[in-house]
Amino acid sequence: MSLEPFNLYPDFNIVRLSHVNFSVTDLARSRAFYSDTLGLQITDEDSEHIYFRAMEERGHHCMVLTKSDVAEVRSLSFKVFSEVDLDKAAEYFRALEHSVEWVDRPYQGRTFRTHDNAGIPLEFYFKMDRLASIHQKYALYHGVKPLRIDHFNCFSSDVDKSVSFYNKMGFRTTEYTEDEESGRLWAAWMHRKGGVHDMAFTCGRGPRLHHTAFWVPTPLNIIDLLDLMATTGYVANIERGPGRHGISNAFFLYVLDPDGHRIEIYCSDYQTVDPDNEPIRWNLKDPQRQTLWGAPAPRSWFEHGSLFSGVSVEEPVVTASPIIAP
Ligand code: DHY
Repeated sequence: MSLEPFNLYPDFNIVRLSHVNFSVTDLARSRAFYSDTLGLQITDEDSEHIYFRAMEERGHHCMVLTKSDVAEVRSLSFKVFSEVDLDKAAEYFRALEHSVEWVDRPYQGRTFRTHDNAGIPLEFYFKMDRLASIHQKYALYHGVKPLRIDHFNCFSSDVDKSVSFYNKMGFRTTEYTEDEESGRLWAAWMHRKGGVHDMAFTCGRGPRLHHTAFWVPTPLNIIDLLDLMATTGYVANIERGPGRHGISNAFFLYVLDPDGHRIEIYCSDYQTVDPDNEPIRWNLKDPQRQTLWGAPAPRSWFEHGSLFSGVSVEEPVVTASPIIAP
């Protein structure tokens, strides 16, 4: 299969990814990780939930933690441009015969829950409470100084199908990895907001969430986080990096939260707003696509992911192994 043209005029207008809701098994332990170590700002909390935003964000939350017996992902949320777009989006999913359920979400206006082609639970809304800006309240900055949520990356058992589904909603592919032997996509990076991605897919047992990424000011913030994690009991939570990706050209680090949800710390990719921006193709066998400097990713990076609540997982259709490390 080759890349389909994306839909330049989709039925509804998604602005960007917005927030993730994780089930976590120990709220206090996760609070210490996300607030004290990563430096996200708490915007509300009670005995069951914690809401966070990053330093540049004016919306109330980019992450919600919900106390639970199992560590899972409850939903990935996207913001649409207007209430008209929200109703068009609901109609779009209904026409596909995907369930559409209107749900109450604190600090958000009308919100509906549905799922993508693989079953990934998605929520759409157009309005969230706006908070006073804190991006110049430098006294509040700590940890890795997270500025904003940047993207989701999901394991997909059929990346061609996932890309086609998101293409139709107006997501544009910026870079992709092809398995030359089968001619199928192995991974793809797709955006709405004008960076390399809001959503990416990686071949694997899916659907599962591979990671959620936060944009930070500079690579030095990533080095500082490594020093902090290495000396505060989190050395085993450092999984991959630091490094420079081939794909996206961003500086990166992958860490695992106390429940094993993977977080990417991400810095300086490039602008992709031109509608005629040509996708960059990579070969699965090229070791520089993952890390420009050649260092292989560990096996766990290809295998470990977070389950979506109530969603069953399938084996991937592409069986080529990307693992270079022993
Ligand atoms: C890559 C992974 C990401 C990302 C950009 C590029 C490439 C890779 O390591 O496979 O998570 O954000």
